[in-house]
Amino acid sequence: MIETKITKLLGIRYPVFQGGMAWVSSPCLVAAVSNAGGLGILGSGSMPGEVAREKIKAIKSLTDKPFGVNIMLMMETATEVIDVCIEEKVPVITTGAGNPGPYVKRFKDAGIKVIPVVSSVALAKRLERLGVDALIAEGHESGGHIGELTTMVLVPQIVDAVSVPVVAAGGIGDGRGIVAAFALGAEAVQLGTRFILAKECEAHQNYKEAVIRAKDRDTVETGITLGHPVRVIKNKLTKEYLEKEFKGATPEELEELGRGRLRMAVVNGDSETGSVMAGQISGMLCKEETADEIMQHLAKTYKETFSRLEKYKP
Ligand code: TUI
Repeated sequence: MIETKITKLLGIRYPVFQGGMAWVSSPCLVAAVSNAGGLGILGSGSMPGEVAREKIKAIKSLTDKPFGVNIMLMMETATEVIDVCIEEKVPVITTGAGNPGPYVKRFKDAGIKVIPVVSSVALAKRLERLGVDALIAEGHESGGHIGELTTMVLVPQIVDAVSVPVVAAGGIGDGRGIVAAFALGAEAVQLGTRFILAKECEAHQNYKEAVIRAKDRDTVETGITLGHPVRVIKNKLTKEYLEKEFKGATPEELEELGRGRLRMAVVNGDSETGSVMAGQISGMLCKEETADEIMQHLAKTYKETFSRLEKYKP
């Protein structure tokens, strides 16, 4: 057990969130992480509201611990999912890929803890004024839709700019990363990629193997010219996409090329022509483990890191 402002705020044992990954974080994974003492988060992605309701009910049947739902604000179904989360009184909402400002009051009135993902100081300050409970500062090392600044520079700038607790995300894979995030002022961490390799994660085996195979420089950013960069593992699709992107393909052509690709990779296991979203941390992940084993490994390497740092204490 590690106590921080975030563990006290949410009533969890470890200051570790499992990032809410569209298609990837299903009820089994969410419940396993929450049962292991962290905060499991459902990635609602493009789910219609009623599908999200079924998944929320499934999570509630598998755990009595706090859990979260991530709402991707750029999706058409976001408002339906928001209504369902309020009706189902989910304990925690995280938001991504947009400004959740218009919804914060409704969540707060329903007694839901709101923790948006931000990738800039300006949005962090705006959301603090609206009364969010905490913020997730997500760096460029992350998988999927990413901001510009790295975790190393984003986290301390957000910590200095707001007084709510900050959760660091992006590039964290073990206890060394957690200690580093705490050194930057974070009160918790969010890990996505590492939890793709949880045994309870139902992503296709080919997706998991692509993460295991990936080395340090095997992720790339696509969609930079569209203004919404997405980090994925290099494959046949990224080769074609980047060739088109930098030979002047129109935004419409690129949107069309990317459509449905995440589902192809996660559900169908098409790791060559699907979009294998994963963070730069993929290079240091090499095996599948249960969510509980991951949490125990994080706790063990966190402790070891502190012991190693003892000799540098001033
Ligand atoms: O949302 C993510 N990561 C994601 S979403 C996703 S699913 C997807 N599917 C198909 C194509 C593309 C993505 C995969 N990964 N992370 C949270 C995040 N949010 N990162 C950055 C932001 C963000 C960006 C802009 C948050 C707020 C924001 O605000 C803009 C504004 O309105 O000021």
